[in-house]
Amino acid sequence: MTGNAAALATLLAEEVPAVDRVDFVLVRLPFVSPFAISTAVWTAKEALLVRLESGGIAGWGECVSDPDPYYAYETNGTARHVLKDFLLPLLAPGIALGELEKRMRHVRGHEMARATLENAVIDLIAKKKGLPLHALLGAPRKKIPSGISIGIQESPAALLAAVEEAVAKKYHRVKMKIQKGKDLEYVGAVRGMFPALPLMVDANGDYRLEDAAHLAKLDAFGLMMIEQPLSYFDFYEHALLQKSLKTPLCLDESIHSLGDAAAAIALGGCRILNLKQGRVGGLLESMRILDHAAARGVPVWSGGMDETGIGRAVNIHLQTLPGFTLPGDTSETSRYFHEDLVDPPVVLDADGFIDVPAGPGFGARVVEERLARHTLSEERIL
Ligand code: OSB
Ligand code: MG
Repeated sequence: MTGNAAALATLLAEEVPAVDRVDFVLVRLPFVSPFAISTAVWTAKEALLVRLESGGIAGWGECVSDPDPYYAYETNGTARHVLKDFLLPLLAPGIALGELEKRMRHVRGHEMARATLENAVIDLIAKKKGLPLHALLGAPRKKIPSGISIGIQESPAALLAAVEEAVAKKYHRVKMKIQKGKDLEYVGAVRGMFPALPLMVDANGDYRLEDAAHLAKLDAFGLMMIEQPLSYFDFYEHALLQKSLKTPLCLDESIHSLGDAAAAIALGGCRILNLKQGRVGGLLESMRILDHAAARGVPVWSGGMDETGIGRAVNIHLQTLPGFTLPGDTSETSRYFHEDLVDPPVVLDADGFIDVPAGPGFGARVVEERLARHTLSEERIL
């Protein structure tokens, strides 16, 4: 077996520990500056955390949903409901992780909620074994490349200032958000100043197939890819659009599972995948998608959901696995937050690489005073 298949089989056979306490913690961390995409502007990260306790050890899962349904249909509210009423009751001591995953699949959709529980259980398993997450996932420790996602800016000048800062930090690639009316001029400004920068754009579904001729003008800028130009619900029109573009298309919010990834690739709806573990139901499905894409020569990178240090660490561990071939949306903690929930913060080294946090499980330490300071509400489930 190559890729992640052997590690996945081992992981599926791991036993789910007996959980003696379950808590939901809803947190809110103000952003350093507002983050704007074509469909939303966020001024803070509001995230639902699940904490599972087993014999004095805590496993954490961070749900990647937002408070609103502007990126995905799931929200922190739906995730809380689905976790509490449908997913947590499926936990049973001694069942295999693969059995838990099978049981969770009885719930249709709600991949972000499913990933949250799976993340918490896997973190707990790793901590009980004293293993860092990457080791439990079967990969050796290594530094991962960095990438930054720059939100839609007020003016090309403001965008240039943000890109300049990212380049000075040695980010390995820059993604800029675009929308109708803030595209060609903005991309042109960045390209003019940084002709060789690995650069890509993300439209979060702002365009229609009728915009194909307009989008083809982006071909002139030598972009690595165009992410999610069309609807969050589509592969088919992306396949039609790809035929009229030189620049590769990448899908993000259209992909919720291995089945979606396989269909999108087979149809020609994308040539590159943005893999967000929280959007596809977790780490196990991510390993299958990595192998599927690698077997077809499709490049994969890890997206992000501006996670707190908990989810950010999970994304970093995941990127040590074979199959990630491009820098992802993994940036420094300080790019989003004045203060994070965990220590140490994510930082770039002098060459723009990111180290995997060293402790067991996701590796970083939750700082209780900071967690308390940023908690909106808490709910003990068990
Ligand atoms: O489309 O990739 C996206 C953040 C929230 C919702 C959607 C997206 C993003 C990002 C930021 O681009 C990625 C990150 O820095 O974590
Ligand atoms: Mg995206």
